[in-house]
Amino acid sequence: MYIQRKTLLFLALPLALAVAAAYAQWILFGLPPVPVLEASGSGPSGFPAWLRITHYVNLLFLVLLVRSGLQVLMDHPRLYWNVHCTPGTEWLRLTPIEVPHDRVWTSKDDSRYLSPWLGLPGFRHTIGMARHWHFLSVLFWVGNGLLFVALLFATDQWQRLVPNSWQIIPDAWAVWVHYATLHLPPEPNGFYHYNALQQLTYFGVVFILAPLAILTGPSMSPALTNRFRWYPKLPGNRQIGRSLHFLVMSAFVLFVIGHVAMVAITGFVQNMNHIVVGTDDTSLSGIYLGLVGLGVILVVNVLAHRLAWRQPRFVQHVAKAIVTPVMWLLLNRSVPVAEFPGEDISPFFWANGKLPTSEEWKALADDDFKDYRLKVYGLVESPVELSLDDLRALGKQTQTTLHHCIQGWSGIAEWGGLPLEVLIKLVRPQPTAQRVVFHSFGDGVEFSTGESNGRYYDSLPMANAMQPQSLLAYEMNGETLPHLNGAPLRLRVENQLGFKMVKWIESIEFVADLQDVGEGEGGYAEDYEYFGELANI
Ligand SMILES: Nc1nc2c(c(=O)[nH]1)N[C@H]1C(S)=C(S)[C@@H](COP(=O)(O)O)O[C@H]1N2
Ligand SMILES: [Mo]
Repeated sequence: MYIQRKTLLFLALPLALAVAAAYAQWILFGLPPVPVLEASGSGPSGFPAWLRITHYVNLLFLVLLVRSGLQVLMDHPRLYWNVHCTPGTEWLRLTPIEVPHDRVWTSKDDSRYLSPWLGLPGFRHTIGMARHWHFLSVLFWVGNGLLFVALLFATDQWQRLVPNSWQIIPDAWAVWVHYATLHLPPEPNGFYHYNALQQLTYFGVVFILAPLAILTGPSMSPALTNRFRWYPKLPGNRQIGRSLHFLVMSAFVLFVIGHVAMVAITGFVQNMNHIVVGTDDTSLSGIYLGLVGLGVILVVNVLAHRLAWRQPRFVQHVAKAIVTPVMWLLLNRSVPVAEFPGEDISPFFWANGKLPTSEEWKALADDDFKDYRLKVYGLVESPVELSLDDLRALGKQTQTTLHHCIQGWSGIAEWGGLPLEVLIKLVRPQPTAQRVVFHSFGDGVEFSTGESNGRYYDSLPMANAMQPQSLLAYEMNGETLPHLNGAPLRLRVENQLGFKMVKWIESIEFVADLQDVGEGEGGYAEDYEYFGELANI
């Protein structure tokens, strides 16, 4: 693991300073007094069932989110502050590998193994499954969180979390001086009151950390960022959003560790009774039921892991039934329009996929694709075969756009080519044609074995194919499309993730139904890596 010294300083310095200041105060002035609130008749007392349940459900989904999120991270184990993801500019690198310059090093080559104890589902390049668990979990986590906050304010429980005076700041500092110098201040009974630092921390977790997690997640969405260019500018850029998403996760993990430690230190039996069974006594029921709850979380995680490996298709279909409609509603209707100025073009652009090995493609490439004919067929009124010159004559559009790979890297490039819409109007799809399928000359490669299940392909619903930034590109950054990036022709569809953008296109087919192609999931990555078919985020 590598972490930039600058960043480490930036992250660790405030904490180190706070600890140093606490020690200085203790040594020079002694421990400050901590006001202790006694149990009183006013304000909320105890924890109602809805609060105890949402608190537990929150933990359940938080664990799933963190574990699946780590798995996603390890598919591109590098974090950057710049949007280009140039190797060598990471602030955090969770792989020992420095990207080689003398050979092609694809982003899939770069993904790392993660132990299933940490990651969900674990092992290497399981991002398809990890995303299903992440997105399924996030819907329930956010739903549960909204319910929690609504009930907080519908009852008097909000008074526990929301400070009512600025006095909380010096009071919280006084508590901090105790903790940081390894002293325990007198604690209020949490059944009635929290101490000032505790209240401030809980407030921060619920009203700052959780919203930040929710806001930084979508800053990684191609559909959102290529529709609203200002959105990733809020954090700075798309990779800063990704880095913050990671830092917010780290903060959640640190909070959970500190929180559990304090629960244990400040009266474990009673504290567990408070939040698990809602009583303020010293029976062991809170601990027993709490252990059962943790056991359930463990079982859910084991099941999620097993399902991911034994029934991946089932998980994929569940996600399709639940996540895809939400994505369709919230993100897919956004028309991608964002463009970047020429000076923003990335100096380095990660690659994915292996160059075609077919003799046909090699022969065409040897001759600069002079004999290349794009075959457009299927449910259309007028099928065509077009040379590169024919495609150029049909019209050209250039766009400088931000590419998002499912693995996490991004890059800006200028693409030149024929808008798909023009081609679609030319061939006139029949009313039954619902999807456009792009067949590649290149083989899809089974990542772990290097073997192939056949040619790479992917497909788009007609609506996405008709978007203004859906392009059949034959140029990249003002030059003929390089072999590695998909020559002679590759797809750009800027409201989707990179895996939808088929390179080395051999032919385009219009079909009525996904069932008619491959394994029927919509593309090679969907068929064999269990990716979701709609890739707006
Ligand atoms: N034929 C083919 N097309 C493909 C792939 C592939 O493996 N084979 N990989 C996809 C993925 S995952 C990405 S991110 C982009 C990468 O495009 P680039 O290599 O030009 O950066 O191509 C997409 N198109
Ligand atoms: Mo990708």
